[in-house]
Amino acid sequence: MADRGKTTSSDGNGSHPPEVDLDAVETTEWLEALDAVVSSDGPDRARDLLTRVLARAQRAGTGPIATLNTDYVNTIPADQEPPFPGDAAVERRLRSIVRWNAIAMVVRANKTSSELGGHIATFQSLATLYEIGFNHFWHAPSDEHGGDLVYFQGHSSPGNYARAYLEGRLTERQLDGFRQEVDGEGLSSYPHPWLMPDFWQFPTVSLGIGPITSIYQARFMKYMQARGMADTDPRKVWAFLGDGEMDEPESMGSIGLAGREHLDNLIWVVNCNLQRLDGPVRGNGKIIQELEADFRGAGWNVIKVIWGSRWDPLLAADVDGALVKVMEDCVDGDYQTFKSRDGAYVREKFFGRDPRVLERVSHMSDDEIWLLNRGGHDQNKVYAAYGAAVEHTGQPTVILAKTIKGYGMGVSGEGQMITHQAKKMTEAALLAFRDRFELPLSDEQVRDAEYYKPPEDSPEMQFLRESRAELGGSMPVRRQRAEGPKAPDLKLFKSQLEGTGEREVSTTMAFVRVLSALLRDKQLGRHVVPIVPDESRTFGMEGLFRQVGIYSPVGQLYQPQDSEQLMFYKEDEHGQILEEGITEAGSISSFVAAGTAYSTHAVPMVPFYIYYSMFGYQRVGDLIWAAGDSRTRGFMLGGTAGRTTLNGEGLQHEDGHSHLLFSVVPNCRSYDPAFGYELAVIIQEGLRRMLDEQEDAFYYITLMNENYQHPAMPEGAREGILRGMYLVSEAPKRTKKPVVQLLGSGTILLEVMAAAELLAEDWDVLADVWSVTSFTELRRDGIEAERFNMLHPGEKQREAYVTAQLGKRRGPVVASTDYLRAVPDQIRQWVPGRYRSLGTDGYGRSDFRAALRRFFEVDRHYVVVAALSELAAEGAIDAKVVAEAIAKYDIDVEAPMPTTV
Ligand SMILES: Cc1ncc(C[n+]2csc(CCOP(=O)(O)OP(=O)(O)O)c2C)c(N)n1
Ligand SMILES: [Mg+2]
Repeated sequence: MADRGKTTSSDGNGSHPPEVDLDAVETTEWLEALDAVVSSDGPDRARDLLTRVLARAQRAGTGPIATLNTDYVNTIPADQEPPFPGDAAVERRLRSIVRWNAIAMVVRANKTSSELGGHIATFQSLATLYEIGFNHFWHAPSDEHGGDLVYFQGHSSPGNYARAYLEGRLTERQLDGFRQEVDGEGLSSYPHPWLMPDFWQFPTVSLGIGPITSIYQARFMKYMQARGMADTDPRKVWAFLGDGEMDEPESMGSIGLAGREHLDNLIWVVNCNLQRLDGPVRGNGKIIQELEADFRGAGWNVIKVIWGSRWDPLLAADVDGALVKVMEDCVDGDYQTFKSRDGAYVREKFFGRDPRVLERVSHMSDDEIWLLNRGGHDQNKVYAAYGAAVEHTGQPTVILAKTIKGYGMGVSGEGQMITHQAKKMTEAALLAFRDRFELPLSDEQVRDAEYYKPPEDSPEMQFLRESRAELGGSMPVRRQRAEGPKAPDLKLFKSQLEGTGEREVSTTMAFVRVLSALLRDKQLGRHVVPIVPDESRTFGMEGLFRQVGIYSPVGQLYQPQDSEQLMFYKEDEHGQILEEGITEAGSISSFVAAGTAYSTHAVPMVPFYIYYSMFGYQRVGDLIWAAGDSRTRGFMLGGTAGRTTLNGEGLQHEDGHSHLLFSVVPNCRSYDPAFGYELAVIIQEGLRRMLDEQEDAFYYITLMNENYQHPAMPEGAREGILRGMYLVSEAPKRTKKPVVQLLGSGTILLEVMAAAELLAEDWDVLADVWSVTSFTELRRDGIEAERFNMLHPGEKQREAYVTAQLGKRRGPVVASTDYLRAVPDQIRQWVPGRYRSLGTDGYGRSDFRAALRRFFEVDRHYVVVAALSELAAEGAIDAKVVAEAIAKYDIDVEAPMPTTV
C-alpha cells in the first residue's frame, strides 16, 4: 500500500527516517557516500545505485521500502528551473487585468440580484496556471500546428471570457450577457459547445467528465496518428481539474489506461486549492501527497508545484530538514486556515511548530511572511513545470499545483470556507484587490466594477497579441465542420433490403453485416470506429478482430491462443477496433473523442459504439448528456435490448427503459427497429446527415438477439421508417368486420403480427399492423405540430404524423413493445380514438421468452385481448367475447401486477 498522503512517517516505511538512530556514525557515512555519488556522477547514477541497494535489501527480507511519495516540496529543484522568458512584470500586469475583468463580470451580473450566479474564487486560484499556458504553451489550430486541446475547469469560465475580451473576441456587451443565454447573444454559464459552438470545445462542468474524456481524447489522438488518419504527434491534451473533483470515480477510474498506454500527449493540471464547495478536500490529510502516490502508482510522471520562489531561500537553508518536517506535519485544513489569516498567525502556527524553524524567519516581518507564496501562483514555478511536462516522454504528466481558493478576494473569500459560491465582493475587498494587483482604476470605477482594457499600444496588449500570434491565434476555438467521405448509397446494404428469406437472424447480426459493409467501403471504411466494452462475442462481432484488428499501441507481443483460427484475437498497432475492456464510461469517452474528430482533427470519423443496452444511459447517462453537448456525431447501439428479448439474464440486465432515458437527450434520435432493412435505412440516413449535411447527428438504436425471418423492404417505406411508423400489413379496405390498429416495435412487432393472425382466425377481427421504429421521434413531431398550431391560430393547422397515419384508419389502437408503457404512451395525445398500451413495467427476471412475455402481458394473446377489450368499449363487439378470449388463452386474471413482484 502506498504511503498515501501520510503526514508523518516514523515507522521507517515512508520517505522519512525513523525517530531513533541506532548508529549515527554509520548513518552519516552512508549519507555522505550518497552525496559523493551525486556530486561526482550525478543524480541518475545515484538513483541507479539506490535501486540496486533497495532490490538487495528487499531480497534480504526488509519488506517493501520504497514509497510512491516524495517530500512535501516541489519536484523541480529551484536550481533546475529554466529562466523565465520575456518580461515577468508585463505578464503579471496582464494577468492582474484578466483577474479583474473576470471578477467584474460576475459582480456585475449579480449587482441587482444573485439569480444568475457565477463563480469568482476558482478562477482566482487558477489565473497563473491558465495565463502561463496561454502566453507560452498552448497552440491554437493553424497551418503549422493542429492545435492543443485544453479542457478548462468548468466554473472558471469567467477567466476565459475575461481573456477573450482583452483579445478582442468578446465585447463588453457580451460580458454583460454572462449567463443570459436565451437570446443567443450572451455567454454560456460554463463550457458548452451546444451553446457556443465556435468557442467551447469540451463540456467539463459536471465534475469527472473532463478528466475521463480528456484521457480518452489523448488516447484517440494516438489512435488517429497510428492509423494515419491525422498528424497528431506534436499536439497535447491539457486538462485542468479541481482537487475536489478528483473524488469522482470518473476522474481517477481511467488513470491506469493513461499510464499503461504511455499517453505522453496528456497533461493534467490539478488545481490543488485544497477546497471544494463545502470545505477542505482533505482537511485531515494532504491531497497533493495522496494524489502523488495514486498517479505515480498508475505510471504517471508527477510534478508537484507546492511552494513559490519566495520559499527558495528558506528551503535552501533547511539542511536538517526541520522546515520540510513542519511542512509535512501540517495538514490541508491548517494550510487553508493560514491563508485566511495573516503573517503573524502563520509565524506562530506554522513556523512556531519548531523553534529552529521559527528562528530562521526571525529576520522577516509579518508582511514578508505573508508574502511567502504558493507554487501555483508563481509564474516561474508554473513555467518550469509546464516546460518539463511538455518535454516529458513515455508517460502522461500530472502537475499538482498548490494554490489558494479565492486568491486576492481578501475578506470576501480568500481561503474561506464560503469562498466557492461567493459571487459578490464588498467594496472594501474590491478596493483592496485593486491595490494589491496595482490596477489603474479609480475608486469609482472599482465601485462600478467597470471592465478595464489597457490601450492597444500598451506593453500588456502588445505582449498579448504577439504571444498568441506566435502560438497560432486565440483559443479556445471550435471547428464546426470538416470535409471527408460522403455517405454511401442505400444500395450498399442490399442484403438487408432484400430480406433473409427462410433464414432466421437477429437485428444484431443485421447490424454486424451493415458495419462490415461500411468497413469495406473504399471511401468511408477507414473513417469507421467500432467501439466495444468487452462484448464483441456477445454480439457476434469477433470476425472483425481479424478483419480490421484491435488497436494496441504496441501491437501484439504474444502469440494469441487462437492464432491458428481464421478469426483470431488480433491486436495491432494499426488496428481499427477500440476494444475498451469493461468500462462503459471509458467507451463512451472514446465515442465522444471519435464523434468529435470532425471538430478536433478536421477529419470526420464515425463511431459505432455497441454495448449492452442496460449498461448505457442507466450507467453513464451524464457522459451521454456530455456527448450531446459536445455535438458528437455517431451511433450508439444498445445491444441485447428489451425486457423479455434478452431473457435469461434477469433483473440487472434486462432493459425496458433505455428508450425513455434517451428520449430526454434533445439532439439524439432513437430507434427500435424490428427488421434489417429498417436498420439499414436508419443508419444510411444518419450517415447522410453526419457526412453530407454536416449535421451534428447522434443516434441511439436498439438491437436484439432474437432470431427470426426478415422480410424485404416494402415499397415506399423509407419515409415512415425514419419518421417513426409505417404499415407492414393491411386489412382489406371496404370490410364490414371490426378493424383494429396494432402497433409494435422491435421484436415485439412479431408478437403483434401473430396477434393480427389470431384476431382474424379466432375472432373474425381484422387489423392493420404498424411497425413503430421510434415513438420518440413521433412524439417530437407531434409536439412540433401542436406548438405550431397554438402559435398560428389563423393559419392552416398542421397534423401530427401519428394522426395523419392513423386518422384515415378504422378502429381502436393497441401498442405493444418490450419497453415500459411510458414509451408507447409518448404519442397518446395524437392517437385518434381509443389507445391501449402494453409494456414491460417492472423489474426484469430470467425465464423463457414466452413466459416473460406472458408475465409482462405483452405477448400475442394479450395483444388480442387488449384489442377485443377496446372494441368492446367502443361497442363494436360484445364484452362476452373478451371473456371468451381470456378463457381461450388461459390468461390468469388474478396474476399480480408485474411492478409489484
Ligand atoms: C458531478 C458534479 N457534482 C457536483 C457539482 C457541483 N460543484 C460544482 S463545483 C464544486 C466544487 C468543486 O471543487 P473543486 O473540484 O476542488 O474545484 P475548485 O473550484 O476548488 O477549483 C461542486 C461540488 C458539479 N458541478 N458536478
Ligand atoms: Mg478545489
